[in-house]
Amino acid sequence: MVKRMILVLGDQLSADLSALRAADRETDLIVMAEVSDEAGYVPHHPKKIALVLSAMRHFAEELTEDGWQLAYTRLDDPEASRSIVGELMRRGQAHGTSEVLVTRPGEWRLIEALEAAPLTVSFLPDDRFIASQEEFDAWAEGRKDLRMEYFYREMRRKTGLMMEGEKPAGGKWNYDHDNRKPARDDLLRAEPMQFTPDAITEEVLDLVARRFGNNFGRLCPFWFAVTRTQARRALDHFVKNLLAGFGDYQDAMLTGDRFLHHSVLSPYINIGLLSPMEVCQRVEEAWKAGDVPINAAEGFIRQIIGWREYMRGIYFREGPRYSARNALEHEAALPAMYWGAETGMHCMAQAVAQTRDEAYAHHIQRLMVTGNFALLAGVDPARVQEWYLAVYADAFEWVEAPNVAGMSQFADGGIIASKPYVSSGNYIDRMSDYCRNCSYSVKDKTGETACPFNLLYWHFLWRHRSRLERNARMGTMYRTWDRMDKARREAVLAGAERVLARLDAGEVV
Ligand code: FAD
Ligand code: DLZ
Ligand code: SF4
Repeated sequence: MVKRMILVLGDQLSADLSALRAADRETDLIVMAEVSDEAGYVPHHPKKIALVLSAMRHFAEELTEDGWQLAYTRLDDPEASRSIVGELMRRGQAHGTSEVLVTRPGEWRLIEALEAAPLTVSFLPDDRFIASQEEFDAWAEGRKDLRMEYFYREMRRKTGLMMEGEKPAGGKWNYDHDNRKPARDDLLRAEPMQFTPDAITEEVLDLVARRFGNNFGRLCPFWFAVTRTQARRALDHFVKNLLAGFGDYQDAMLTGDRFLHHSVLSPYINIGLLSPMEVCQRVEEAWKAGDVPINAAEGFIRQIIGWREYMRGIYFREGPRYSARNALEHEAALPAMYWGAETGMHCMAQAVAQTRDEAYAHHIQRLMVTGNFALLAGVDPARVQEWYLAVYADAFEWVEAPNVAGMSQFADGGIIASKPYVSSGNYIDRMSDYCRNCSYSVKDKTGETACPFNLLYWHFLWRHRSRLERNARMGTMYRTWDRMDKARREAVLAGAERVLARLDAGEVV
């Protein structure tokens, strides 16, 4: 007799999930379902779909071996309904129960669907995070400025990571100052660990090729880890071979070098194969052993216990309509170059091509290339979010929306970022080798060959002047603009208008 269903979602693949801890092997039935609504709410990258489905199938196998009763629905099962709720209804009817226990999903969309379902659904907190939502809300309450840095210090104290008593190891909380080096071409640099697909993954790859072969993105070669054991190996490999350079080169970009010193662990952490704390402990251990410098270990740990936790706290604190915000009232369509159409902009072409090939781009490519360009071009943030949610293997709304709407597009009006993350081509030129191979010139500030970032940067500041000029961090830019001679300002604005008109007409930029 089944008393209750335990729903385990595709990004909840952790043996210590709160819903599993609360479940009873004798009387509860685990429900896992591959459904077309989850695969189709945005046109996910085929590699992302394959990662989630293969990891789900492997996890289901582990649960069954561990003695759980499990109902697993495959995407091509003719009996399957389209949605998670539909599958719970179908399984519930077959087993005579309408009771469901679930760890709170990472998207308001799914939480709302479960709340509205004709089922009795109980939610448990997702305690795979370091801060509970209550802790985050208590930290945020009454603060005018939700600076991540202060939240991060709380998390250092809470976890004890890289702490010497009450003090941060080495005497500083943050070593970012040392972390801004452009990368050197290094043919000997290791790559993230790659895995050969097993029979389960091969079956999933066939399915994904048949059903989602037309989505943007290359399915093969598929090399992601799909089990916890593999993900642990990928973590170890990163710590031993790449972490030491993580700090120095975390903002760097290089033509053809897709991963540099980045870990590519976010897909595994986000679907539950690795816990954030175990990843940070492994990194701390390497630093304690003297294998990696302090700026690498601190920088990496900050990304996880700082940024990752903070983003999640903001997403749930701000409520279900957070991702619909559009503070700058941007309305343009997403340019076709985001889906692989031709562009003369080498930085954009590089970021998009590796996104297509790997379902991955690192933070600075996402923020300062594709994000920066969408913001400067005035693209509707809803369209920008759809793109990010679709194309990255690590994209789930709780982390994608605050990064895209908040940090990158300033669509939340400044909750996360104290000013819009916009820059001219200079930043990209300083941190990469992209500009050397571009059909535009980063040195040109006006004229046909001027880098589009240079033109659009000033146009952005000019068109949002009434909103942004009082921002203390933007004042110097407006003073620089005002000091430019009039003819130059007019040439910049005319050049930017030409770029925007071309984008609007769907022409190549
Ligand atoms: P590394 O550079 O090796 O960093 C280590 C870890 O730190 C990551 O694995 C990740 O868990 C964490 N991390 C770093 N930065 C962030 C951050 N800003 N927010 C949350 N976690 C962070 N990250 C996602 O996990 N999913 C997303 O959908 C996502 N969308 C983004 C969209 C934009 C516009 C931007 C600017 C950033 C986005 N990020 C997202 C954050 C960051 O880019 C990715 O976490 C990172 O690139 C993942 O690659 P990695 O594992 O190699 O990270
Ligand atoms: C991303 C994804 C995909 C592609 N497919 C499924 C699926 O078939 N079944 C499932 O349970 N989960 C899937 N997921 C992950 C969910 O979309 C994710 O759990 C929610 O977005 C909540 O974060
Ligand atoms: Fe990108 Fe401009 Fe540099 Fe070209 S010149 S790579 S468009 S920043």
